[in-house]
Amino acid sequence: MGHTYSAWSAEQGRRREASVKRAYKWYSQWDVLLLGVSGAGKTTLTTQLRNAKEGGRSEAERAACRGEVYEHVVRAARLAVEVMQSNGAQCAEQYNRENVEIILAYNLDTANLLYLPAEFTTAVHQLWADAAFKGEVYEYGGDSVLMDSAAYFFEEVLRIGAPGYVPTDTDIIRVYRNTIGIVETRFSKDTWQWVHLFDVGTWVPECKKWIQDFEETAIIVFCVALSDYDRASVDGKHENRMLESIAMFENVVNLGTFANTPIILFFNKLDVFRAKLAKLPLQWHFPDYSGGSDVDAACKYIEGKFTGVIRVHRSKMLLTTHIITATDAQTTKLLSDKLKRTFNATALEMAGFM
Ligand SMILES: Nc1nc2c(ncn2[C@@H]2O[C@H](COP(=O)(O)OP(=O)(O)OP(=O)(O)O)[C@@H](O)[C@H]2O)c(=O)[nH]1
Ligand SMILES: [Mg+2]
Repeated sequence: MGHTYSAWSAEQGRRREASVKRAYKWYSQWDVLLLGVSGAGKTTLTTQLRNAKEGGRSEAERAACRGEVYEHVVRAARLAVEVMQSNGAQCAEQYNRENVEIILAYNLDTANLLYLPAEFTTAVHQLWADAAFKGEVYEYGGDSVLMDSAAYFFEEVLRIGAPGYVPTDTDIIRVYRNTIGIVETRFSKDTWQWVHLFDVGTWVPECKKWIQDFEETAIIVFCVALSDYDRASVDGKHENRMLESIAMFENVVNLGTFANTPIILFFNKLDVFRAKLAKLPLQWHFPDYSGGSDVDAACKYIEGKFTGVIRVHRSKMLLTTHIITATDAQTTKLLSDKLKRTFNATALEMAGFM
């Protein structure tokens, strides 16, 4: 009996110490940890929130991103053409066959980043109207994060190529740059001053080392790209990136460290998922799925795959799930409201009201 009592007491002491540490940290800093596999949308959510709370970049800052946008457009156009060719697809119109050659022959002139040549932008614009080309982008471009923004950039290519072009905040959000390491974002206004957002880029396999620095994390936002079901995994250990994402979630959610941390699970890239589900069946990659091309059924199935790996006790309040398109502006409001509500609920809980 005595042994049981002292073991229980030590455990209780450990918990009390953890909750005092957490409460102390709570009054000075609210850490939000953004996790997910590469390309899931963590930086997109961070940038959207930063733009909404702090205002977007200045004109000079946006102008400095022009080269990155050009590079993205040129790489995406070349990749789409190469994919089309390797699949043996042909454009219907003769002029589009010539446009293919123009795109393949064009190399970005990094010494002159003031505009894209009209010959190149017109070639992309005309090709984008060709069903064969469009089909390739949506059907076979799936294995590249670069291609998630391809439709947006091809749609906008004439504006982007024009002399005097300055990227908009939306253009910049659409460009993909792989985040290396952990990037912290702070805010300057109102209660958001206490929020420190940590965008965890390239996954560090020995997460046990750095994760200790985040023991008092207020909220975890875990991002999943719904469209990852047919994409190659980054670590090369899983059959596809969705399985890699499930494995990462399983690892994080069952870590004792975060047993009492609210988790917001975002199923992102609904727009890409919608466009590809009918053409690339989910059951090719997940044979036990039987809902066909019904987007709701497919989302429910994927959600079940994630919630099914939770082993530690986690009440409904601590895990919420949402299906989103991070590039849509209204998603920022959802994220912002969700963070605020979770902070408030946790504050009430810590004050003993819940
Ligand atoms: N179409 C579409 N594209 C999206 C969406 N969310 C993100 N993207 C694009 O997907 C690409 C990758 O998004 P990021 O936010 O950079 O992904 P990440 O999780 O930060 O990736 P890493 O830094 O590699 O870990 C970018 O080009 C985004 O613009 C979405 O909902 N729809
Ligand atoms: Mg990133």
